[in-house]
Amino acid sequence: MTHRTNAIRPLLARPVLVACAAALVLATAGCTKSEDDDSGKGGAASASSGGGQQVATPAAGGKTCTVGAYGAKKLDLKSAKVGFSQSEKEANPFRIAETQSIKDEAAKRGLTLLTANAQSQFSKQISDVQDLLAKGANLLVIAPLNSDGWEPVLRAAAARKVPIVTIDRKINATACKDYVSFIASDFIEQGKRAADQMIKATGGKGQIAILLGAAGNNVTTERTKGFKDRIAEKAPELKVVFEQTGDFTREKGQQVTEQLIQSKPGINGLYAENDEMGLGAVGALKGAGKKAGQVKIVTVDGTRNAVQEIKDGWIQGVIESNPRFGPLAFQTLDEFTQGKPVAQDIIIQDKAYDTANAAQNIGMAY
Ligand code: GZL
Repeated sequence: MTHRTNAIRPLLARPVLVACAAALVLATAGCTKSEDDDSGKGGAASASSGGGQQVATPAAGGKTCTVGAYGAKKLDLKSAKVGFSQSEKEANPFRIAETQSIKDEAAKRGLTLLTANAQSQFSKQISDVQDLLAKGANLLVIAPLNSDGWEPVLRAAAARKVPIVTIDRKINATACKDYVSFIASDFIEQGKRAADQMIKATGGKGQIAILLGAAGNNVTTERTKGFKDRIAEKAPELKVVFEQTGDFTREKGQQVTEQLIQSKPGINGLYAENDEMGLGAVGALKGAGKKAGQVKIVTVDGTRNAVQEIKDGWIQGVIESNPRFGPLAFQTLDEFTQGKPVAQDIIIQDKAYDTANAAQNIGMAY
């Protein structure tokens, strides 16, 4: 469960954009050029700006963290070396937009950024982070693939007093001890909003399928829980008769939907826990000779390809999962390295697309 916290700090309450916590570690690495470990290219991170307004929701009652509480020291952000560990291969627009947002903000602030991409392999993400530490990263920003299995990294980072900031998915560890900050969407809320769109599209009746996300992370668990709870609460005549993972990929989403169409021909709705699987489902339906809209599809992410399918009638609704963490993350670092208390969690705001606004708002999709 992603916790809503009060991001209001004594000195820095902000009405709209509230940045929360990240913490730096105080190693003594010098300032070097940005290196992109994964692509082998050197040179500065991209200077282009990512899209989307960074709006965060401070939540009541949240806890804060300080460099002192964490066991770190103040730091001039400009002299830091920031390591970013991306989890999945950048074939998925969500990951492309997420990485670009981090790179753009680092470039905008003239910071040194090291990046690595685990290509959707958890063991590689662990070794990627070890490499970033070995290269002297003062701060680690991690987009985790899985929620568990981070102990080796937590130990290695703690040994160097390198705090960890997680974005997007949560790791099962202790805030302001194992990591300082967690910045993400409210995934339960995403599931509820998807259910509302599914109820509207189906009239609250019929048989629906769920293409589950990859196993082992809070996003899949929470998007499923939010959706099912809402359906049970608002549309008891809408029955979930099929659920299977599509691993958050388009290929698997298409394969599973092809099986689904054979085994459950009476399906009138499909909830895909990310756009890539939803687009795979569209491919399967087209291949089976179905008509646009015959099966009502609702997905989560907010990619341009999915919003285009709303315009084309194949998808009825897309709930955004905002990947643009860069401005929030680095603004937080800036405040934190000055020694200010920051919140341990932040919820980033998500938009939503449907048949009424897709044509007008597709430019905001990523
Ligand atoms: C959500 C993120 C998910 C995206 C998928 O924040 O973890 O992982 O919804 C991606 O597209 O695979």
